[in-house]
Amino acid sequence: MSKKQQTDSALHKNTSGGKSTSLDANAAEYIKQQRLKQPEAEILIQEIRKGNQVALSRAITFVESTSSKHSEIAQKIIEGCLPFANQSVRIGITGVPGVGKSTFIESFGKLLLAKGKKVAVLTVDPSSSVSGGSILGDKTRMEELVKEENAFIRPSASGKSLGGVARKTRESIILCEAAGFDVILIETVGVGQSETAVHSMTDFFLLLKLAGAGDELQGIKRGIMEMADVIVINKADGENTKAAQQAKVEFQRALHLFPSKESNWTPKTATCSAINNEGIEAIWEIVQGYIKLTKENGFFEHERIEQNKFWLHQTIEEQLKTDFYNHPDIKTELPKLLKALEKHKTTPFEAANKLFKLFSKK
Ligand SMILES: Nc1nc2c(ncn2[C@@H]2O[C@H](COP(=O)(O)OP(=O)(O)OP(=O)(O)O)[C@@H](O)[C@H]2O)c(=O)[nH]1
Ligand SMILES: [Mg+2]
Repeated sequence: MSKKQQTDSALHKNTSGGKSTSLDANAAEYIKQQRLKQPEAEILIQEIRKGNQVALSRAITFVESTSSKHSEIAQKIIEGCLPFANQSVRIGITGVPGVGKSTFIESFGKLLLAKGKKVAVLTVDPSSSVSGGSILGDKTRMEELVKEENAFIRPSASGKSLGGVARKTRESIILCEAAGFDVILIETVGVGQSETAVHSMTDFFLLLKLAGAGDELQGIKRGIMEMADVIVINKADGENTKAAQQAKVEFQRALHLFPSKESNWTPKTATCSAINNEGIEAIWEIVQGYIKLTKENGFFEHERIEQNKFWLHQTIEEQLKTDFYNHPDIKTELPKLLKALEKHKTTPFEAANKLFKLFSKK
């Protein structure tokens, strides 16, 4: 650097108190980072509010990032967006692989766009890896929706824990709502606990089924059927039409056996052909009927508050667990206690007690 430049910088410093070459390099870097950070969140909030999808995508990338620097920015963005959130209908869509979830969303989404809605599609799929998995497939299956200006499709965050993936999706809902999306569709694969997670972040739960998959009526998926606000038999076309109608009647009968819902809503059944765009409008009418009823009887608002409470507890539990297992004393003591357990020198409760004492010592 020339002498003249140095003088200029010094002068600049003296007059404005701004950046100077004489400042310690670390401090300068810190300031730069702060400056970069502040506007970044603010600019993104402004752009999201305008419905800018590039900004929305970028903000979701911050939400999904595991870096603590990014999380800080993400929290700022979420806080900034929160006052503009909540104005949407959140619909969870589930069903076994191949039932036609993506095809249904393409068809349903297009119908909503035709009605002047803005539609965001998010997914909760803890099994999806960074490399893609079902994500790429989904984007190609929703190839028309993806091109639409008023549609936004964002594949699942990747991550090992369902809790983590679900939290990110929940935060993305807030950002999508602030961007003006008024229907949020959340697809999840019919595996494990992901339906429960999606159920606890949506207003309406749609279960897609196929005719002839009768074994599911009796057993393992009972819990999911119980969560459903509508059961839709998809692929009601061609030779399958009659069987689909029959399945609809059977499901309707089965639904009567479940206890009535806190929402006062009687779960409905329907058939559709997602691929032929048949029966889709009737499903939107069912959703609207549900929204009307639950907004009138107060359940809609009540349930969103309950969901927020649930997620507060979930977040605390996740954080406590992470802190616990990352605690240096736990890291050294836990393996020793596990060994002691093998040799019957301690009990699970005694060992857990010891660990908790260590954890809460600090
Ligand atoms: N006949 C018929 N086929 C359909 C219908 N809907 C979807 N399909 C077909 O079923 C297959 C699976 O559809 P997807 O929409 O990919 O199903 P999905 O539930 O999203 O599947 P995963 O993402 O793998 O869980 C595709 O070959 C679709 O073309 C329908 O209404 N009728
Ligand atoms: Mg799919």
